[in-house]
Amino acid sequence: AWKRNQITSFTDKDGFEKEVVRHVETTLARSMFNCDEIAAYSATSLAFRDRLITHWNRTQQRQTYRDTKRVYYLSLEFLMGRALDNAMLNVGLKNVAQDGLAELGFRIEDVVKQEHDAALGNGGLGRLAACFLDSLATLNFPAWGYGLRYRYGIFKQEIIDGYQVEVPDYWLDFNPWEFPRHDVTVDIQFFGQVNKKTVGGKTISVWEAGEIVQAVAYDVPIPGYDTPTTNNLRLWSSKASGGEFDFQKFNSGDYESSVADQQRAETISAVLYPNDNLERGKELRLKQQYFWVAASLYDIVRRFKKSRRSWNEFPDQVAIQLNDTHPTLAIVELQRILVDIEGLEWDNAWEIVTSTFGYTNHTVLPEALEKWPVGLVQHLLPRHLQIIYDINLFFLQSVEKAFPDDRDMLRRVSIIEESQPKMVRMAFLAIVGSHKVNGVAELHSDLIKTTIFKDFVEIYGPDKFTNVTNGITPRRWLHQANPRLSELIASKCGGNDFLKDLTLLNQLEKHVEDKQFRKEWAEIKYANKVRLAKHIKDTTGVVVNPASLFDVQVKRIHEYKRQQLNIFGVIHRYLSLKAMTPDQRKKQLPRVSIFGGKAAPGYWMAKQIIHLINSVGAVVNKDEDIGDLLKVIFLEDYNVSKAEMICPASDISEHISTAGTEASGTSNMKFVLNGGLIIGTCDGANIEITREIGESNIFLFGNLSEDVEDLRHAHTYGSHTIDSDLDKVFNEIEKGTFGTPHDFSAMIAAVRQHGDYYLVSDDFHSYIETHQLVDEAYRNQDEWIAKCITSVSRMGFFTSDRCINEYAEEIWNVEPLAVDRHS
Ligand code: 26Q
Repeated sequence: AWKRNQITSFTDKDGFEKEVVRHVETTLARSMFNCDEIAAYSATSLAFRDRLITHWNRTQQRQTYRDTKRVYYLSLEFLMGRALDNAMLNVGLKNVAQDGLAELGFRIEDVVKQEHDAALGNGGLGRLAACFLDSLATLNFPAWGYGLRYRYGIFKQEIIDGYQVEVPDYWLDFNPWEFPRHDVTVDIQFFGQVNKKTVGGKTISVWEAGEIVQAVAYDVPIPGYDTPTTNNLRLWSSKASGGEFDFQKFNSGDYESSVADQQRAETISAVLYPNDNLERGKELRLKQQYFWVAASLYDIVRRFKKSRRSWNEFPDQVAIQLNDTHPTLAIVELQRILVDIEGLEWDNAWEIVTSTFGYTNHTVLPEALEKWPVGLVQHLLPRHLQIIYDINLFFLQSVEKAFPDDRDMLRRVSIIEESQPKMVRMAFLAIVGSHKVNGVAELHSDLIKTTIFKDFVEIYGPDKFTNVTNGITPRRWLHQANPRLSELIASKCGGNDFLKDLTLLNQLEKHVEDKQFRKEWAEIKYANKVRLAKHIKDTTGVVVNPASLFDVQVKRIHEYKRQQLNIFGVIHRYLSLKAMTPDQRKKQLPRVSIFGGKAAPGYWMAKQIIHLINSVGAVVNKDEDIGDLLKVIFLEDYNVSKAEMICPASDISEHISTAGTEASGTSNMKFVLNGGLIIGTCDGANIEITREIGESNIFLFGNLSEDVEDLRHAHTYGSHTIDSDLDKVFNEIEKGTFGTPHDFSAMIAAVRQHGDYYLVSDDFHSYIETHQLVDEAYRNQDEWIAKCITSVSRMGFFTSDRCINEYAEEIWNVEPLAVDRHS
């Protein structure tokens, strides 16, 4: 037996410092005399990484040895943000690092800021996957994430002359958090043709490759909070296979085209598609999906085979969750492996497949539902298309049996849409190939059952469809983002246990009346606003008063999320202020409207919205009549680490999507958990937040989702009169108050002429009125703080730990692995 590695398991300041110095002087080959903040960041990360590796190895060994059922979370996006702060807090040694770094001459906040966000996602769906990994590790579930190692994450946003400009996000210069596994590779094939062969009297399909690309694994350790469990996130990177196949070309003297092949192979994992809630049928996107799915399944199957169990035990050992339809090909690929390669009978294989998969839907927007042209699938994955057709055939046969007189039902539920060109409906394939389908908030889960998947509820019965309301990790979104509030809460809730059992927040409620507590609470909020004000000054040059009401809307820019409603409301406020006498103005409450978020590069209307926000800011912020009463800020390049600064600094945040369009929303949870109130529509998780915290602690407005259809119908076929206050706002824009009116004519026309699909006019009056209620409520600071404290105390439900436990119980049927802290 060998001795366990001791040096990397520092537990105190001196041990930590030794490790930092060692890494600066050896790993980084620098001297402590020219150690800058970047080197301090690198060395600190390497020191913590070493610590994680020990736990990581032990976790993996324990999971292999016990060989219990594992969860695999397949997601094309993991929006992780920064890793160092999270690792320090989860391991419980941030104080040690803080003291050690101070002794070496560094402030830990500055060191942490050196890290580039890992931004391998667009928005909510990607961040949800990251919160889930944190919870899975914290709850000691044997779980792996599988994703793609994009060379370029979501683009960096710059605002130039009020317009969004996209800059590539090259983030892999130095990333201490990933481990290349050059020995873990999988050859992935594309194109080619399918041949039938007879082997031992059995006819089998053999897929001959047209192209082979190699997948190389990169592993990222995922530490749980206050537990040694350290799980694995495996990201695949693409590379030319360099195998026999490509050698032939090379040897035959075709050097140029063999280099071109190499380039093409690396293109697969080069870039994250920057669309959020919009699908576009690009061949490269389909290649990404298959590449990642096939590599992941090969890996999962390889691990399963090590235990030499029978195939029928596969679903007892493996649960695979599909994060939206992006990994749906995994269903087809597993069926292919079982039938073509392992030689199982179709029905037996299909039983295994459907017992293994669960599918999470994140949208009802028709433009976001994935469909792929049959011709494209045929070309890229010829065998998979055959299997899809067979899956569809057997499925439709069973539907026909159950609904013999309903021809139209077959057309409606067919996995193949009989359009020109024909399309593969990925959501339908995901439903047919999974044992559970879930939505991400109650309203959303009800909506999918009554609208887009209605027929499938009839076919399979209601039990196949379930709800798992989203959650967020309180470690990152409270403890890490808002350390002072976390500490204050801990002092009232009996220590840090609430971070692992968020329902313990309910102990706060008995302190609501405590004046001293309220005062400390308010001071922390104010300090967080001062910090954001400084960021605003540094990045935009605009000085905002931290005593103003901070009104925040940060999320991807999308018409359904209605940033246009917000900015029209801001213009309305500006016009009202302008119309007042100086004496009247003195009585008004100062407000800062803060926006942030990226528009998909091809989403023209979203970019117009950004431009209008910036144009309004340019006018309002320099208007001397207005001064502090109104400032309009657009924060550049909203991302996870900025969210960690913004959420704690908000007084009120906006979650104002057209009812029935936002599946859940998760930033609503982050803002309330950080002691801010929200203004919102009856949509997504807002509804459940209201149920938990109470109607008096939230500002709800607008039409309900059940009214949306009729309103839209009325816009198109009845008379559509625009709200008179909104009309004044439009007139002001058209007068040129905020720059060339033509720039904004499409936004106005969408409401006035094109049916106002997102019901901006219908909700405008109620929105304005509700903002007046917000102002009034904010004037009574004492009451306001009480509302905030009460809300936080009732937010326990929205932890992603609760969410993961529900998945584990209802969908995955997996148990945590008990850990021994001393092994
Ligand atoms: C699909 C095909 C081709 C290219 C891109 C895409 C694509 C990419 C990203 C489609 C959708 C997304 C992201 C969707 C998303 O973030 N949805 C959000 O998921 C959150 C977590 O469940 C919810 O809280 C939000 O309501 C939902 O909008």
